[in-house]
Amino acid sequence: MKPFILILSLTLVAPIVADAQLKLRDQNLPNPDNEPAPVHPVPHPRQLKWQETEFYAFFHYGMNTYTGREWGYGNEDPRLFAPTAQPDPRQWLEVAARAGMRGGIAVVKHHDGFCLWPTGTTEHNITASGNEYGRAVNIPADFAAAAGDLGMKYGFYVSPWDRNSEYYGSDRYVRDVFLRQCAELAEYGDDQFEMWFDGANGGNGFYGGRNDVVSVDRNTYYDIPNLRDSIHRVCPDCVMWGLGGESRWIGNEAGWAGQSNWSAENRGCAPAGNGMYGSEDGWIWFPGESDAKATDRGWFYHDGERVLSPERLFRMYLETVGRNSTLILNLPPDRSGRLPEATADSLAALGDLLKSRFGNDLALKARVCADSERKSGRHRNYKAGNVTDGDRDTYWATDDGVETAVLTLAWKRIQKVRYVELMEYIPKGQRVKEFRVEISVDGKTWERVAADVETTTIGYKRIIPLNGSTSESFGDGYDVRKLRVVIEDSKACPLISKLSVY
Ligand code: FUL
Repeated sequence: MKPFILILSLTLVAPIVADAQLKLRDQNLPNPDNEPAPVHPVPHPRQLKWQETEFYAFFHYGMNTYTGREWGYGNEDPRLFAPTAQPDPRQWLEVAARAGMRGGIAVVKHHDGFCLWPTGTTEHNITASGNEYGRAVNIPADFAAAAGDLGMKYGFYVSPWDRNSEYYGSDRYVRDVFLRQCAELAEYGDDQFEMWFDGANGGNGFYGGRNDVVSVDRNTYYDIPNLRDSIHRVCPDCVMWGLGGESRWIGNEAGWAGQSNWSAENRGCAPAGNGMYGSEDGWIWFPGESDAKATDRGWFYHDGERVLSPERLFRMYLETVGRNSTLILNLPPDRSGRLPEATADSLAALGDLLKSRFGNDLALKARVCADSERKSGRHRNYKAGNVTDGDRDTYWATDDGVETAVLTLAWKRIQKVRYVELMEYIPKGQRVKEFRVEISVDGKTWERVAADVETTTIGYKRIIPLNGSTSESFGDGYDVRKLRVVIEDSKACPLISKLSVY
Protein backbone atom coordinates (compact mmCIF):
# COMPACT_ATOMS: atom_id res chain seq x y z
CA MET A 1 0.00 0.00 0.00
CA LYS A 2 2.72 2.41 1.06
CA PRO A 3 4.71 2.43 -2.23
CA PHE A 4 1.43 2.94 -4.07
CA ILE A 5 0.62 6.00 -1.94
CA LEU A 6 4.13 7.32 -2.51
CA ILE A 7 3.90 6.89 -6.27
CA LEU A 8 0.45 8.47 -6.29
CA SER A 9 1.53 11.45 -4.24
CA LEU A 10 4.68 11.93 -6.34
CA THR A 11 2.61 11.91 -9.50
CA LEU A 12 0.30 14.52 -8.02
CA VAL A 13 3.00 16.70 -6.55
CA ALA A 14 5.54 16.55 -9.37
CA PRO A 15 3.78 18.94 -11.76
CA ILE A 16 3.15 21.44 -8.98
CA VAL A 17 6.83 21.39 -7.96
CA ALA A 18 7.92 21.71 -11.59
CA ASP A 19 5.57 24.63 -12.05
CA ALA A 20 6.92 26.38 -8.97
CA GLN A 21 10.49 25.85 -10.18
CA LEU A 22 9.58 27.28 -13.54
CA LYS A 23 8.19 30.39 -11.91
CA LEU A 24 11.27 30.71 -9.76
CA ARG A 25 13.49 30.34 -12.78
CA ASP A 26 11.45 32.98 -14.63
CA GLN A 27 12.08 35.45 -11.89
CA ASN A 28 15.77 34.78 -11.92
CA LEU A 29 16.27 34.93 -15.66
CA PRO A 30 19.63 36.42 -16.57
CA ASN A 31 19.24 40.15 -17.19
CA PRO A 32 22.51 41.22 -18.81
CA ASP A 33 21.04 44.59 -19.81
CA ASN A 34 19.85 45.28 -16.25
CA GLU A 35 16.41 46.10 -17.64
CA PRO A 36 13.80 47.28 -15.16
CA ALA A 37 10.93 44.82 -14.62
CA PRO A 38 7.61 45.88 -16.14
CA VAL A 39 4.85 47.36 -14.00
CA HIS A 40 1.63 45.72 -15.13
CA PRO A 41 -0.58 46.26 -17.02
CA VAL A 42 1.48 47.02 -20.12
CA PRO A 43 0.23 47.94 -23.62
CA HIS A 44 -0.05 45.47 -26.47
CA PRO A 45 2.32 46.48 -29.32
CA ARG A 46 -0.72 47.48 -31.41
CA GLN A 47 -1.86 49.83 -28.63
CA LEU A 48 1.60 51.38 -28.59
CA LYS A 49 1.51 52.05 -32.33
CA TRP A 50 -2.01 53.41 -32.00
CA GLN A 51 -0.97 55.78 -29.20
CA GLU A 52 1.78 57.21 -31.41
CA THR A 53 -0.90 58.45 -33.83
CA GLU A 54 -1.66 61.05 -31.10
CA PHE A 55 -3.82 63.47 -33.09
CA TYR A 56 -6.15 62.44 -35.90
CA ALA A 57 -9.36 63.45 -37.59
CA PHE A 58 -12.92 62.22 -37.49
CA PHE A 59 -15.06 62.68 -40.59
CA HIS A 60 -18.81 62.40 -40.06
CA TYR A 61 -20.28 62.25 -43.55
CA GLY A 62 -23.29 60.27 -44.78
CA MET A 63 -27.06 60.34 -45.01
CA ASN A 64 -27.34 62.89 -42.18
CA THR A 65 -25.30 65.36 -44.23
CA TYR A 66 -28.27 65.53 -46.60
CA THR A 67 -31.14 65.38 -44.10
CA GLY A 68 -29.69 67.79 -41.54
CA ARG A 69 -30.13 65.20 -38.77
CA GLU A 70 -27.62 63.89 -36.24
CA TRP A 71 -29.26 60.51 -35.73
CA GLY A 72 -31.20 59.30 -38.78
CA TYR A 73 -34.19 57.11 -37.99
CA GLY A 74 -33.24 54.51 -40.60
CA ASN A 75 -36.19 55.08 -42.95
CA GLU A 76 -34.42 57.64 -45.14
CA ASP A 77 -34.88 57.22 -48.88
CA PRO A 78 -31.41 56.30 -50.23
CA ARG A 79 -31.96 58.80 -53.05
CA LEU A 80 -31.62 61.62 -50.52
CA PHE A 81 -27.92 60.87 -50.55
CA ALA A 82 -27.06 63.08 -53.52
CA PRO A 83 -23.70 64.87 -53.29
CA THR A 84 -23.47 68.12 -55.25
CA ALA A 85 -19.95 67.15 -56.43
CA GLN A 86 -17.74 64.08 -56.25
CA PRO A 87 -16.90 63.52 -52.55
CA ASP A 88 -13.18 63.95 -52.03
CA PRO A 89 -11.72 62.05 -49.04
CA ARG A 90 -8.26 63.03 -50.19
CA GLN A 91 -9.08 66.68 -49.52
CA TRP A 92 -10.34 65.72 -46.03
CA LEU A 93 -7.03 64.08 -45.19
CA GLU A 94 -4.99 66.89 -46.71
CA VAL A 95 -6.69 69.36 -44.37
CA ALA A 96 -5.99 67.02 -41.45
CA ALA A 97 -2.32 66.67 -42.42
CA ARG A 98 -1.95 70.44 -42.64
CA ALA A 99 -3.19 70.66 -39.03
CA GLY A 100 -0.48 68.28 -37.88
CA MET A 101 -2.73 65.22 -37.63
CA ARG A 102 -1.32 61.80 -38.40
CA GLY A 103 -4.45 60.07 -39.66
CA GLY A 104 -8.20 59.91 -39.72
CA ILE A 105 -11.29 57.80 -39.16
CA ALA A 106 -14.12 58.03 -41.71
CA VAL A 107 -17.68 57.27 -40.68
CA VAL A 108 -18.87 54.74 -43.25
CA LYS A 109 -22.10 53.71 -41.52
CA HIS A 110 -23.89 55.74 -38.85
CA HIS A 111 -26.86 54.66 -36.74
CA ASP A 112 -29.25 55.17 -39.73
CA GLY A 113 -27.61 52.15 -41.38
CA PHE A 114 -26.81 53.77 -44.75
CA CYS A 115 -23.51 52.32 -45.99
CA LEU A 116 -21.00 54.43 -47.89
CA TRP A 117 -19.61 51.48 -49.81
CA PRO A 118 -21.14 48.91 -52.13
CA THR A 119 -21.86 46.30 -49.47
CA GLY A 120 -23.42 42.89 -49.98
CA THR A 121 -25.08 43.07 -46.56
CA THR A 122 -27.91 45.53 -47.25
CA GLU A 123 -29.49 47.39 -50.13
CA HIS A 124 -29.43 50.51 -48.00
CA ASN A 125 -26.17 51.75 -49.49
CA ILE A 126 -24.68 54.20 -51.98
CA THR A 127 -25.56 52.07 -55.04
CA ALA A 128 -29.17 53.20 -54.50
CA SER A 129 -28.31 56.85 -54.01
CA GLY A 130 -29.84 59.81 -55.82
CA ASN A 131 -27.26 60.76 -58.45
CA GLU A 132 -24.13 59.72 -60.30
CA TYR A 133 -21.83 61.29 -57.73
CA GLY A 134 -23.53 59.30 -55.00
CA ARG A 135 -23.43 56.03 -56.88
CA ALA A 136 -19.71 56.52 -57.58
CA VAL A 137 -18.93 56.86 -53.86
CA ASN A 138 -16.83 54.25 -52.13
CA ILE A 139 -15.54 56.03 -49.05
CA PRO A 140 -13.50 53.13 -47.58
CA ALA A 141 -11.69 52.58 -50.89
CA ASP A 142 -11.02 56.27 -51.60
CA PHE A 143 -10.14 57.07 -48.01
CA ALA A 144 -7.68 54.19 -47.68
CA ALA A 145 -6.06 55.04 -51.02
CA ALA A 146 -5.68 58.72 -50.09
CA ALA A 147 -4.23 57.83 -46.68
CA GLY A 148 -1.71 55.56 -48.39
CA ASP A 149 -0.67 58.35 -50.77
CA LEU A 150 -0.33 60.87 -47.97
CA GLY A 151 1.42 58.51 -45.56
CA MET A 152 -1.35 58.81 -43.00
CA LYS A 153 -3.06 56.26 -40.77
CA TYR A 154 -6.69 55.42 -41.45
CA GLY A 155 -9.64 53.52 -40.09
CA PHE A 156 -13.43 53.37 -40.14
CA TYR A 157 -16.39 54.08 -37.89
CA VAL A 158 -19.07 51.47 -38.41
CA SER A 159 -22.08 51.84 -36.15
CA PRO A 160 -23.10 48.59 -34.41
CA TRP A 161 -26.55 50.09 -33.89
CA ASP A 162 -28.49 49.95 -37.14
CA ARG A 163 -31.91 51.60 -37.18
CA ASN A 164 -32.53 50.48 -40.74
CA SER A 165 -31.96 46.75 -40.51
CA GLU A 166 -35.02 44.56 -40.14
CA TYR A 167 -32.85 42.03 -38.31
CA TYR A 168 -31.55 44.40 -35.64
CA GLY A 169 -31.97 42.80 -32.22
CA SER A 170 -31.65 39.21 -33.49
CA ASP A 171 -28.59 37.00 -33.91
CA ARG A 172 -29.10 37.20 -37.63
CA TYR A 173 -28.23 40.91 -37.61
CA VAL A 174 -24.94 40.26 -35.86
CA ARG A 175 -24.01 37.27 -38.01
CA ASP A 176 -25.22 38.36 -41.46
CA VAL A 177 -25.04 42.13 -41.28
CA PHE A 178 -22.77 43.65 -38.65
CA LEU A 179 -19.91 41.13 -38.56
CA ARG A 180 -19.96 40.84 -42.34
CA GLN A 181 -19.81 44.61 -42.71
CA CYS A 182 -16.75 44.70 -40.45
CA ALA A 183 -15.19 41.88 -42.47
CA GLU A 184 -15.85 43.77 -45.73
CA LEU A 185 -14.26 46.88 -44.26
CA ALA A 186 -11.20 44.96 -43.09
CA GLU A 187 -10.63 44.06 -46.74
CA TYR A 188 -10.04 47.73 -47.57
CA GLY A 189 -6.57 47.56 -46.04
CA ASP A 190 -4.66 45.41 -43.60
CA ASP A 191 -2.85 48.44 -42.14
CA GLN A 192 -5.90 50.06 -40.50
CA PHE A 193 -5.07 51.57 -37.13
CA GLU A 194 -8.49 51.78 -35.48
CA MET A 195 -12.09 50.66 -35.93
CA TRP A 196 -14.64 52.76 -34.08
CA PHE A 197 -17.60 51.08 -32.42
CA ASP A 198 -19.94 53.57 -30.90
CA GLY A 199 -21.73 52.69 -27.69
CA ALA A 200 -25.08 54.26 -28.64
CA ASN A 201 -27.57 51.56 -29.48
CA GLY A 202 -30.91 49.99 -28.76
CA GLY A 203 -33.89 52.28 -28.93
CA ASN A 204 -36.53 53.21 -31.42
CA GLY A 205 -35.97 52.98 -35.14
CA PHE A 206 -37.41 52.00 -38.50
CA TYR A 207 -35.99 48.44 -38.36
CA GLY A 208 -37.24 47.44 -41.80
CA GLY A 209 -40.68 48.90 -41.16
CA ARG A 210 -41.24 47.44 -37.71
CA ASN A 211 -40.96 50.95 -36.21
CA ASP A 212 -40.12 49.34 -32.96
CA VAL A 213 -38.08 49.88 -29.82
CA VAL A 214 -35.30 47.32 -29.57
CA SER A 215 -32.99 47.03 -26.62
CA VAL A 216 -29.84 44.93 -26.60
CA ASP A 217 -27.04 44.38 -24.11
CA ARG A 218 -24.21 46.06 -25.94
CA ASN A 219 -21.61 44.19 -23.92
CA THR A 220 -22.72 40.79 -25.15
CA TYR A 221 -24.94 41.23 -28.22
CA TYR A 222 -22.31 42.06 -30.85
CA ASP A 223 -20.04 39.05 -30.33
CA ILE A 224 -17.09 41.39 -29.86
CA PRO A 225 -14.45 38.82 -28.79
CA ASN A 226 -15.06 36.91 -32.03
CA LEU A 227 -15.00 40.14 -34.03
CA ARG A 228 -11.78 41.27 -32.34
CA ASP A 229 -9.97 38.02 -33.12
CA SER A 230 -11.19 37.99 -36.72
CA ILE A 231 -10.22 41.60 -37.39
CA HIS A 232 -6.82 41.17 -35.83
CA ARG A 233 -6.12 38.23 -38.09
CA VAL A 234 -6.58 40.51 -41.12
CA CYS A 235 -5.56 43.89 -39.64
CA PRO A 236 -3.03 43.11 -36.90
CA ASP A 237 -2.50 46.76 -35.89
CA CYS A 238 -6.17 47.73 -35.75
CA VAL A 239 -7.23 48.87 -32.29
CA MET A 240 -10.91 48.27 -31.56
CA TRP A 241 -12.24 51.43 -30.00
CA GLY A 242 -15.07 51.55 -27.48
CA LEU A 243 -17.07 48.33 -27.60
CA GLY A 244 -13.95 46.56 -28.85
CA GLY A 245 -12.21 47.20 -25.54
CA GLU A 246 -8.75 48.26 -26.68
CA SER A 247 -9.07 52.02 -26.25
CA ARG A 248 -11.53 53.80 -24.01
CA TRP A 249 -13.88 56.76 -24.39
CA ILE A 250 -12.47 59.66 -22.43
CA GLY A 251 -15.93 60.24 -20.99
CA ASN A 252 -16.84 63.60 -22.53
CA GLU A 253 -17.05 65.02 -26.03
CA ALA A 254 -15.71 68.44 -25.07
CA GLY A 255 -12.04 67.82 -25.84
CA TRP A 256 -10.43 67.36 -22.45
CA ALA A 257 -8.93 64.56 -20.40
CA GLY A 258 -8.22 64.51 -16.68
CA GLN A 259 -4.98 66.09 -15.56
CA SER A 260 -4.35 62.82 -13.77
CA ASN A 261 -4.93 60.24 -16.44
CA TRP A 262 -3.99 56.58 -16.13
CA SER A 263 -3.98 54.36 -19.21
CA ALA A 264 -5.26 51.48 -17.10
CA GLU A 265 -8.82 50.54 -16.23
CA ASN A 266 -10.71 47.83 -14.42
CA ARG A 267 -13.38 47.23 -17.02
CA GLY A 268 -13.30 45.64 -20.44
CA CYS A 269 -15.47 48.13 -22.28
CA ALA A 270 -16.18 51.86 -22.36
CA PRO A 271 -16.54 52.91 -18.74
CA ALA A 272 -19.52 54.96 -17.70
CA GLY A 273 -17.96 57.69 -15.65
CA ASN A 274 -14.25 57.28 -15.13
CA GLY A 275 -13.05 57.78 -18.70
CA MET A 276 -11.32 61.08 -17.98
CA TYR A 277 -8.96 59.68 -15.37
CA GLY A 278 -8.52 55.94 -15.83
CA SER A 279 -7.59 53.96 -12.72
CA GLU A 280 -4.26 53.93 -10.96
CA ASP A 281 -4.88 50.33 -9.95
CA GLY A 282 -6.50 49.28 -13.25
CA TRP A 283 -5.71 45.74 -14.33
CA ILE A 284 -6.04 46.15 -18.11
CA TRP A 285 -4.27 48.56 -20.45
CA PHE A 286 -7.13 50.69 -21.72
CA PRO A 287 -5.81 54.07 -22.93
CA GLY A 288 -8.07 57.08 -23.45
CA GLU A 289 -9.18 58.69 -26.69
CA SER A 290 -10.93 62.09 -26.67
CA ASP A 291 -13.49 62.63 -29.41
CA ALA A 292 -14.36 66.28 -29.96
CA LYS A 293 -15.88 68.56 -32.57
CA ALA A 294 -13.96 71.29 -34.38
CA THR A 295 -17.28 72.96 -35.23
CA ASP A 296 -20.00 74.49 -33.08
CA ARG A 297 -23.04 72.32 -34.05
CA GLY A 298 -23.25 68.58 -34.54
CA TRP A 299 -20.99 65.79 -35.67
CA PHE A 300 -22.48 66.06 -39.17
CA TYR A 301 -22.44 69.21 -41.31
CA HIS A 302 -25.20 71.77 -40.69
CA ASP A 303 -25.81 75.04 -42.54
CA GLY A 304 -24.60 78.04 -40.60
CA GLU A 305 -22.14 76.09 -38.45
CA ARG A 306 -18.86 77.72 -37.53
CA VAL A 307 -15.44 76.26 -37.00
CA LEU A 308 -13.74 76.86 -33.66
CA SER A 309 -10.79 79.24 -33.51
CA PRO A 310 -7.24 77.91 -33.86
CA GLU A 311 -6.53 79.01 -30.26
CA ARG A 312 -9.53 77.01 -28.96
CA LEU A 313 -8.36 73.97 -30.91
CA PHE A 314 -4.82 74.42 -29.62
CA ARG A 315 -6.19 74.38 -26.09
CA MET A 316 -8.02 71.13 -26.84
CA TYR A 317 -4.75 69.67 -28.03
CA LEU A 318 -3.04 70.66 -24.77
CA GLU A 319 -5.88 69.22 -22.68
CA THR A 320 -5.98 65.89 -24.51
CA VAL A 321 -2.71 64.95 -26.23
CA GLY A 322 -0.95 66.91 -23.49
CA ARG A 323 -2.74 64.78 -20.87
CA ASN A 324 -1.96 61.25 -21.98
CA SER A 325 -4.94 60.91 -24.31
CA THR A 326 -5.23 60.84 -28.08
CA LEU A 327 -7.41 63.46 -29.79
CA ILE A 328 -9.82 62.57 -32.60
CA LEU A 329 -11.09 65.89 -33.87
CA ASN A 330 -14.24 65.94 -35.99
CA LEU A 331 -14.30 67.85 -39.30
CA PRO A 332 -17.64 67.48 -41.10
CA PRO A 333 -17.60 67.47 -44.92
CA ASP A 334 -20.49 69.45 -46.42
CA ARG A 335 -23.01 68.41 -49.08
CA SER A 336 -20.38 68.66 -51.83
CA GLY A 337 -18.43 65.93 -50.01
CA ARG A 338 -15.58 68.34 -49.24
CA LEU A 339 -14.53 70.22 -46.13
CA PRO A 340 -15.59 73.88 -46.27
CA GLU A 341 -12.90 76.54 -46.83
CA ALA A 342 -13.40 77.96 -43.33
CA THR A 343 -12.61 74.56 -41.79
CA ALA A 344 -9.51 74.20 -43.95
CA ASP A 345 -8.31 77.70 -42.96
CA SER A 346 -8.79 77.26 -39.23
CA LEU A 347 -7.10 73.87 -39.28
CA ALA A 348 -4.16 75.24 -41.27
CA ALA A 349 -3.79 77.98 -38.65
CA LEU A 350 -3.86 75.33 -35.92
CA GLY A 351 -1.07 73.50 -37.74
CA ASP A 352 0.94 76.74 -37.76
CA LEU A 353 0.37 77.25 -34.02
CA LEU A 354 1.53 73.72 -33.24
CA LYS A 355 4.61 74.14 -35.38
CA SER A 356 5.57 77.52 -34.03
CA ARG A 357 4.95 76.55 -30.38
CA PHE A 358 6.36 73.03 -30.41
CA GLY A 359 8.75 73.25 -33.35
CA ASN A 360 11.93 74.22 -31.54
CA ASP A 361 12.92 71.91 -28.70
CA LEU A 362 15.22 73.90 -26.43
CA ALA A 363 16.15 70.78 -24.46
CA LEU A 364 18.26 69.68 -27.43
CA LYS A 365 20.70 72.55 -26.72
CA ALA A 366 20.86 71.88 -22.98
CA ARG A 367 23.22 69.87 -20.81
CA VAL A 368 21.21 67.07 -19.20
CA CYS A 369 21.97 65.41 -15.91
CA ALA A 370 20.21 63.46 -13.17
CA ASP A 371 20.91 62.91 -9.50
CA SER A 372 20.52 59.19 -10.01
CA GLU A 373 21.07 56.86 -12.97
CA ARG A 374 20.43 53.16 -13.22
CA LYS A 375 23.47 50.95 -13.54
CA SER A 376 24.12 50.24 -17.22
CA GLY A 377 23.71 46.77 -18.66
CA ARG A 378 25.81 45.07 -21.32
CA HIS A 379 24.01 46.65 -24.29
CA ARG A 380 21.88 49.31 -22.68
CA ASN A 381 22.41 52.35 -20.55
CA TYR A 382 19.87 54.42 -18.65
CA LYS A 383 21.62 57.78 -18.65
CA ALA A 384 19.88 61.12 -18.35
CA GLY A 385 21.01 62.04 -21.87
CA ASN A 386 18.59 59.46 -23.29
CA VAL A 387 15.71 61.88 -22.76
CA THR A 388 16.99 64.17 -25.51
CA ASP A 389 18.47 61.65 -27.98
CA GLY A 390 15.32 61.52 -30.14
CA ASP A 391 15.05 57.75 -29.69
CA ARG A 392 11.80 56.50 -28.15
CA ASP A 393 13.40 53.18 -27.27
CA THR A 394 15.99 54.62 -24.93
CA TYR A 395 15.15 56.10 -21.56
CA TRP A 396 16.52 57.49 -18.34
CA ALA A 397 15.93 55.21 -15.36
CA THR A 398 16.93 54.91 -11.75
CA ASP A 399 17.92 51.79 -9.85
CA ASP A 400 15.18 49.54 -8.50
CA GLY A 401 13.74 51.00 -5.32
CA VAL A 402 14.67 54.60 -6.24
CA GLU A 403 11.33 56.28 -6.81
CA THR A 404 12.24 59.92 -6.31
CA ALA A 405 14.79 61.56 -8.58
CA VAL A 406 15.70 64.83 -10.28
CA LEU A 407 16.35 65.45 -13.96
CA THR A 408 17.99 68.78 -14.75
CA LEU A 409 18.55 70.77 -17.94
CA ALA A 410 21.10 73.58 -17.99
CA TRP A 411 21.79 76.12 -20.74
CA LYS A 412 24.78 78.36 -21.33
CA ARG A 413 22.50 81.31 -21.99
CA ILE A 414 19.13 82.29 -20.58
CA GLN A 415 16.20 80.77 -22.51
CA LYS A 416 12.58 81.85 -22.79
CA VAL A 417 10.38 78.83 -22.03
CA ARG A 418 6.64 78.14 -21.91
CA TYR A 419 6.02 74.39 -22.05
CA VAL A 420 7.58 71.21 -20.71
CA GLU A 421 6.80 67.94 -22.44
CA LEU A 422 7.50 64.57 -20.82
CA MET A 423 7.08 61.02 -22.05
CA GLU A 424 7.30 57.82 -20.07
CA TYR A 425 8.65 54.63 -21.61
CA ILE A 426 5.25 52.95 -21.47
CA PRO A 427 6.14 49.53 -22.94
CA LYS A 428 7.11 48.77 -19.34
CA GLY A 429 3.95 50.29 -17.86
CA GLN A 430 2.82 53.69 -16.61
CA ARG A 431 4.58 54.55 -13.38
CA VAL A 432 4.93 58.19 -12.35
CA LYS A 433 2.42 59.32 -9.71
CA GLU A 434 3.70 62.74 -8.78
CA PHE A 435 6.27 65.24 -10.01
CA ARG A 436 6.93 68.98 -10.10
CA VAL A 437 8.67 71.40 -12.43
CA GLU A 438 11.09 74.03 -11.16
CA ILE A 439 13.08 76.76 -12.89
CA SER A 440 16.14 78.80 -12.00
CA VAL A 441 17.42 82.04 -13.50
CA ASP A 442 20.66 82.27 -11.54
CA GLY A 443 21.34 78.55 -11.65
CA LYS A 444 21.19 78.29 -7.84
CA THR A 445 17.79 79.25 -6.48
CA TRP A 446 14.72 77.38 -7.63
CA GLU A 447 11.12 78.41 -8.15
CA ARG A 448 8.26 75.98 -8.66
CA VAL A 449 6.14 76.73 -11.76
CA ALA A 450 2.71 75.45 -12.82
CA ALA A 451 2.02 74.94 -9.12
CA ASP A 452 -1.74 74.89 -9.71
CA VAL A 453 -1.46 72.13 -12.30
CA GLU A 454 -1.97 68.55 -11.09
CA THR A 455 1.50 67.31 -11.91
CA THR A 456 0.64 63.73 -11.12
CA THR A 457 0.62 61.33 -14.05
CA ILE A 458 2.75 61.50 -17.20
CA GLY A 459 2.01 58.38 -19.26
CA TYR A 460 2.68 58.35 -22.97
CA LYS A 461 2.81 62.16 -23.15
CA ARG A 462 2.23 65.07 -20.79
CA ILE A 463 2.59 68.75 -21.70
CA ILE A 464 2.73 71.26 -18.87
CA PRO A 465 2.11 74.94 -19.67
CA LEU A 466 4.50 76.56 -17.21
CA ASN A 467 2.12 79.43 -16.44
CA GLY A 468 -0.44 76.85 -15.42
CA SER A 469 -3.05 77.96 -17.93
CA THR A 470 -4.30 75.95 -20.86
CA SER A 471 -6.40 78.84 -22.25
CA GLU A 472 -3.72 81.55 -22.07
CA SER A 473 -0.80 79.19 -22.22
CA PHE A 474 1.29 81.16 -24.68
CA GLY A 475 1.93 84.00 -22.27
CA ASP A 476 5.13 85.95 -21.78
CA GLY A 477 7.14 82.85 -20.96
CA TYR A 478 9.80 82.42 -18.29
CA ASP A 479 13.49 83.23 -18.39
CA VAL A 480 15.48 80.20 -17.30
CA ARG A 481 19.07 79.09 -17.13
CA LYS A 482 18.16 75.76 -15.56
CA LEU A 483 15.00 73.72 -15.42
CA ARG A 484 14.38 70.57 -13.44
CA VAL A 485 11.75 67.89 -13.19
CA VAL A 486 11.52 66.43 -9.72
CA ILE A 487 9.90 63.01 -9.66
CA GLU A 488 8.30 62.73 -6.24
CA ASP A 489 6.53 59.40 -6.43
CA SER A 490 6.39 56.51 -8.85
CA LYS A 491 4.98 52.96 -8.80
CA ALA A 492 8.53 51.69 -9.39
CA CYS A 493 11.74 53.24 -10.72
CA PRO A 494 10.68 55.96 -13.22
CA LEU A 495 11.48 55.45 -16.92
CA ILE A 496 11.49 58.71 -18.89
CA SER A 497 12.06 58.50 -22.63
CA LYS A 498 11.66 62.17 -23.54
CA LEU A 499 11.95 65.60 -21.99
CA SER A 500 11.36 68.55 -24.27
CA VAL A 501 11.16 72.24 -23.48
CA TYR A 502 9.55 74.90 -25.69
C1 FUL B 1 -21.82 59.27 -30.49
C2 FUL B 1 -22.80 59.07 -31.63
O1 FUL B 1 -24.09 58.76 -31.19
C3 FUL B 1 -22.72 60.38 -32.37
O2 FUL B 1 -23.68 60.50 -33.37
C4 FUL B 1 -21.32 60.51 -32.94
O3 FUL B 1 -21.10 59.55 -33.94
C5 FUL B 1 -20.29 60.40 -31.81
C6 FUL B 1 -18.88 60.42 -32.26
O4 FUL B 1 -20.53 59.26 -31.04
O5 FUL B 1 -21.96 58.42 -29.46
